[in-house]
Parts: sequence; C-alpha cells; structure tokens
Amino acid sequence: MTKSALQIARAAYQPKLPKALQGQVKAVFGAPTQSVADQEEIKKLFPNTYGMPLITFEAAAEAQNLPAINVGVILSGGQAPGGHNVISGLFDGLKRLNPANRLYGFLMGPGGLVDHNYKELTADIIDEYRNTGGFDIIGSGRTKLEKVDQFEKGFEILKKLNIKAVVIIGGDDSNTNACVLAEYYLAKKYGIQVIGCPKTIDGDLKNDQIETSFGFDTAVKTYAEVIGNIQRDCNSARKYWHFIKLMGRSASHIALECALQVQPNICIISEEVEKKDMSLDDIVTSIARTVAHRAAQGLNFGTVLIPEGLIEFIPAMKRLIAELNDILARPTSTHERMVDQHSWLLSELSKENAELFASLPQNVANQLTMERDPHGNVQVSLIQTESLLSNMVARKLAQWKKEGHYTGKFAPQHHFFGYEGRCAAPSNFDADYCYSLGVTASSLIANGVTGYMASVKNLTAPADQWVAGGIPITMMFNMERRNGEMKPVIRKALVELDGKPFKAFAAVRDQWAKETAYVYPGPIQYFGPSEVCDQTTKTLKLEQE
Ligand code: FBP
Repeated sequence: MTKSALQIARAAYQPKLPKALQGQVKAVFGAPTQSVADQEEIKKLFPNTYGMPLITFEAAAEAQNLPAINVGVILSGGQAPGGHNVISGLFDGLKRLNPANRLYGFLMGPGGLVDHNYKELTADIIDEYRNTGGFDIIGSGRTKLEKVDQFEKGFEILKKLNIKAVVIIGGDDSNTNACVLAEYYLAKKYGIQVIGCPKTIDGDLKNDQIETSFGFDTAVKTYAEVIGNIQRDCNSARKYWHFIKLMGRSASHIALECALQVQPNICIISEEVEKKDMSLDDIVTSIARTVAHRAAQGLNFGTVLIPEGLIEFIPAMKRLIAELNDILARPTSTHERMVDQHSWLLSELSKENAELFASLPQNVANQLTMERDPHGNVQVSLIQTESLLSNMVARKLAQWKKEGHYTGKFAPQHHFFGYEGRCAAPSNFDADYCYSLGVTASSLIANGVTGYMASVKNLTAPADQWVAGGIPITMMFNMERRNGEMKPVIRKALVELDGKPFKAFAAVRDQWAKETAYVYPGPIQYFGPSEVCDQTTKTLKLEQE
C-alpha cells in the first residue's frame, strides 16, 4: 500500500500517556455510586451493575501477574478520529499485562459479534494503523445490541474464542447497550466483562465524569481549517455569502466550537432556537438583517454556520414533521398521493402546519415528504438546511429591496462539512487521548470489572497529568422516553445556554456579525511547538476553566 510522507512519519509517533499508565498500574476503588437520576428504577433494572465504585488508576511498584486472556473489540456507529489508537492502546496494554494475551476485532460493528465475523489483531496489523484516522482496521456499523438473542449469539462466539472481555467503542447509545450486555452476562454468570469507550465527533457524550468524547477535537479542527479558508476567500473576493452546514446530528457542539475558532458572521445554535421558541421566519429574518446591515456598509459577503440538526429544534417545524409523519403513514390511495402530492398534503395538514409547509421552497417540501427512514421518520440530516435558509433569506431580501429597505447584492454559496472530518488523521490530542483510553480499558479488564466506561480526565493539563480510571455506566443513566417506552439511557449532552462556551460566543457574536473578525486556524499540526500541536478545543478549555 502506498503511503503519504505524513502517514510514514506519523506511524512513528508515540502517543503520550498519563503518568499512572506509563508503567505498572493499580486500581483505587472509590465510594459506591448512584445514577444521575431515577435511582430506584435503574437499580431495579441493573441489580448486578448498579452502585459500583468509581475507579482511579495509580502507578504501582509491582506487576499484577495475570493469566493470559483473549479480548474482543468492536467499533460502533459513526467514524471518529482516534479509533485506531484506542485499539492500539488496548493491544499494547494487554500485551504489557501478559504477552500471551490476544485481541480479536469483530467486523463491521456490533453486527460482527452477532454474526460471528471477526479477525485476530496481531502486532503487524496494529502497526499499520497506529495514529491513523478511520475505523477501517475492522470497520464499523450501526447494528444495535439490545436483544437477548443477539446477546446469546454473541456469547456463542465469545465462548468459542475463549474471550473473557469485550470492549465496545461507541457513542451514548452503544455505551448504554454495553451496560445492558454487561448486566445480562453477569446475571447469566457467563464470566464475560464488557467495557465501553466514549466516542463521537458530535461531542454529545460528556457529563460530570466524561470530559469529552474522542474524535470531537480532530473533527472540529478539520472543519475550522476549511471554514477559515472559505472565510479568507470570502474576504478576498467580497462577493459571496457562504452558508455552511456542520455535522453533529442533534447537538450544536460542533457548530459552536467552529464558531469559537473562526469567528464567523453568524452561527445558529439549535438549542437556543428551541429555548426561544423561534420560528423559521425568525431565523431567516435575523440572518437577512445581518446581510442587510453588512450590505449597508458595502460588505456584501459573510459566513453563516448552521448545525445539522437545526430543523428538529424549530418547534413549528417539529410539529409539521410530526403531522407529516402521521399523514404519510396513513393508508391512502397512491393515486391521491402521486397526482399532486403537495396540494394533497396541504389539504390534509392543520391550518398552522399547512401555512408553514406552503412557505417552504419546493425542494425542501419534497425532502420533507420523500426522504423517510425505516421507522417512517423524515431523515432530517438529508434536508439541505443550508439552501433552505439561503433561499428564504434571498426571498426576504428581494421583498425588502422592493420596499426600499435594502440595496445590496446577495450571492449565496453552500457547503456541508461532516464526512471530511470523521476520518482525519487524529490530532495529537485525540491520538494521545485515544491511546490512553485503550490502555485504560486494558487495566479495567485486568481488574476484573464489567459495566464500566474507560475514562481519562484532567484533559486540559499536559498528558502526563491526565487521570485515568473507570466510571460505572449505570452512574450516567437516567430514564427517558424512547420510541414510546421509558428506557434507561446515558443522558445526551446538548449545548447548555448557561454554559461557558455558549456564553463566550453570545458575548461577541453581535460584533462578529457587523465587523469582519475572521480567524484562520489553518490545518492541524502534528509536528512543531506544543502550543500549536497540543491545543485542546476551546469548548473543553472553557468548560474546564
Ligand atoms: P455517532 O453518533 O455514531 O458517532 O455518529 C455521528 C455522525 O457523524 C453524526 O454527526 C451524523 O449525523 C451521523 O453520524 C451520520 O451518519 P451516517 O454515517 O450513517 O451517515
């Protein structure tokens, strides 16, 4: 395989580890824990894994002398930079515990465990993937591990391969399911440990115990680089308004962090839109006002950052989507639907929803009615919010022009950044954090625990001062309604409007809207001065201040 010069040089990078993980490790067990809410219900659902203590790792003088074991690893959900380093850290940690330990990877996500697709990860394979982006070492998938027959199918192959522990690298749902699996195997006395690792570029798996999920750092730096380049282009040609949609499913952490890094003219935060009960027209009007204000200063250019999940946070759009879901799920003659679906839907919708539906550009109205997932829901991530907004802003400006309130030029460009950042070569932060998470997972396995998530804290300090340990997953649970049923889940972290990152943004955004205060972060640096290469995100810095 031909490799780039960076890949070759980067392969030799030795990730930094917390002091406690650099040699022999011992576990210090803290006091029993409780779930963040709904303690009684969660205790009942997890009688074997509830209340376990927090674990912190410290340097030890002596080795543990453990018998050889086999371990399995699974990558679950969307790619995030650093996944390969979690696996290489896990591999190195296991080999340090006992050179006869073996690691198996289940292929293409949790489905690999259920369908018995796996491969042994040997030193040669691991060496090919150190410090690289992507999940291609074993592939990933979105199969949910939640049913007893899947757990039993998994057990068959784990028993056959003599695997004593499985590490599941995933987001909030995958870690919730990891805990359900841990509880099941413990109740059945199958002797298999299950350990989770916090992954997702979305940054929404964080709480009092988990400071950040891995991958967020590299992904946002990659997007910020490209947005910075666009801003420089924009400030050079001075003729375009760039509407940039950013991945992140529901939470706006990615958009907010990019805004803090690049200082755009506008960044919409979905959580604020919901809190203020803003309508689509409110958002459009506020963008158009900024466009008009800049135009009056002769500045017919700018940048707008839009979080991927925005549509679902606009209360009126949410109501429209819910009604469309119901109408389209009804058995109706195909003839009625196909002849003039738009008029047919307008006649079926309630007055409020029909008005909103009629105001949408035709292509967006079509996306709302056609793109449905297997559960019958609109796939909001496929809606081109960036062109929806620019389209509606253009209409509003045209109206203002007619009325004599606006005289500028408005030429929009559209972008969507998501996949560009999910497999980027991990930044030093993600390379170090992920490798540390992997070694931490091996130490949790060595200590015989199950139902824990690997954790590394104190992340804004230099890596040797990071604190590694384990968090009982039940500690992060609360009960939430999912698909009509109350379920124990890890609470998804949305942008907090009283949190420091949002407040820092809100304090300066009016100035960024009027002036051209762009910052150009440039590409991630892997070699060079620490203040350039080892920066964490602004979100993490502000949150940990
Ligand atoms: P995870 O939550 O599984 O980490 O996935 C994150 C994500 O990249 C979201 O930002 C995005 O909405 C989604 O995955 C896209 O999914 P897919 O890869 O299936 O297109």
